[in-house]
Amino acid sequence: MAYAPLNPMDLYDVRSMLSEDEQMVQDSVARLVDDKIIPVIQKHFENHTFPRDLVGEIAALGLFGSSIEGYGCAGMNAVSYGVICQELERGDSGIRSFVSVQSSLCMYPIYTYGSEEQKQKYLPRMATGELIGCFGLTEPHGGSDPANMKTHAKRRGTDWVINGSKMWITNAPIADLCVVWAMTDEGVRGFIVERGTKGLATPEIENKFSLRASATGALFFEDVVVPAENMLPGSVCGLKAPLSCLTQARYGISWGVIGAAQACLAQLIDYTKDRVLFGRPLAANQAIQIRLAEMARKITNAQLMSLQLGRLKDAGKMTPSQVSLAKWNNCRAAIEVARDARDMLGGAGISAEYVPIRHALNLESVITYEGTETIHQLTIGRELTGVNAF
Ligand code: TGC
Ligand code: FAD
Repeated sequence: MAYAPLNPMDLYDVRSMLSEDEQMVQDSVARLVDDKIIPVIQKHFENHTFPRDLVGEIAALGLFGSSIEGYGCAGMNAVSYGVICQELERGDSGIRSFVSVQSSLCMYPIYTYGSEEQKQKYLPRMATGELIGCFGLTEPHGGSDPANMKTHAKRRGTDWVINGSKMWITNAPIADLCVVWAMTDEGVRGFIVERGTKGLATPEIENKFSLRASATGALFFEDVVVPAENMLPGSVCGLKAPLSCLTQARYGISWGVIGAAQACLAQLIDYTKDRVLFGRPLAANQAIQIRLAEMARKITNAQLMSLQLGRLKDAGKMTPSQVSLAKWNNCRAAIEVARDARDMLGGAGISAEYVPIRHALNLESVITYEGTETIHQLTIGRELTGVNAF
């Protein structure tokens, strides 16, 4: 019996395990990526600019706050959010980052910990992309240990006064509002700080070699007065609230990086078939085929892990440790694929004509943010042993 050829990007036909709705979401985002993002992204990466004119197109597909029910959001399931991230990151990690931050790190905390007034005020306008958000947790003295937070909010009458700084904040330079975490006398709490509030500065971090199509900045708070109604009332004193947002974003990243790896492998397969060295196509060498097979193995593992994670999430059973395992495994897999693809392109691998160098550079950020690889390894170690080694 002859078997139909497999899709090199999906050797286990993971797509067939998606529902019809999930496949439709994947197809519509894939079209956006192919038609609108891929043609312009390299220029934005080179120029270190965020493609702001894409925001409306992303919003039109319902990709902001896609998992939220109501408030103008699409109310899709977790697996759909996953395929959205995968397709966007096939284009560029910076675009997936933009959507992750808007959805998982800004709309999610407002939806989960915000008052009804806050939800009504911000979520519908964030869903349309009219308002852009950022999430300020990391501080300059050490992002892995957010419990050691120096930024503080003190009560003054019914207001809060925030002082401190945040570092490495995606979207900070372009955000209309910041979801900021600050230490209070009762513990860490979340606040919504709007652009234009006196004492808030959001300078861009220039000269990045990674995520150059994403706007990254710092947040400085100098006696920033925030009215009581801008405190997230459900963010009950502690790190649980911000860490729960990270769980949402890390879940999406586990899917997203698969797209970056697929983009590298797809281009590499074509290249190794076309390039002739020592009288035969590069693809005819065993060493090359083994390296391509390794890439397909890593991608397939990552796909299966994220899909199962998504099904657990949709069933309400996903745990933070499971997310750590997928974030660690899939980022490691993707960065290895991108670096190896860069190498197999030879000198062309450093050219902007090919995608692996851009994905590899981006993935240096992705493997670091949302918990470094070490943080996720130690989370699994703690899960296995019950011993906290942080
Ligand atoms: P601990 O203080 O013991 O725990 C506090 C409470 O939080 C609970 N918890 C979680 N809940 C939900 N999701 C998680 N991932 C959670 N992790 C912990 C925990 O159960 C506890 O609850 P309770 O009821 O007992 O109070 O904190 P920990 O020891 O668990 O955490 C330590 C550690 C190192 C894992 C944590 O601090 C950590 O994750 N550090 C890394 C920080 C990080 O990832 N920062 C990311 C900043 S945002 C970002 O990078 C955005 S990039 C976006 C983009 O562009 O895409
Ligand atoms: P550190 O915490 O100083 O870590 C330095 C090194 O020490 C790492 O290798 C780490 O793994 C290791 N390490 C730490 N603890 C241990 C330990 N116990 N044992 C062994 N090794 C350890 N943050 C936000 O809040 N919002 C954002 O939107 C955001 N966007 C980002 C965008 C980009 C492009 C980047 C690069 C970062 C972003 N971050 C954001 C910050 C990111 O979350 C942090 O960079 C990350 O959490 C690591 O913190 P750090 O950079 O301070 O490194």
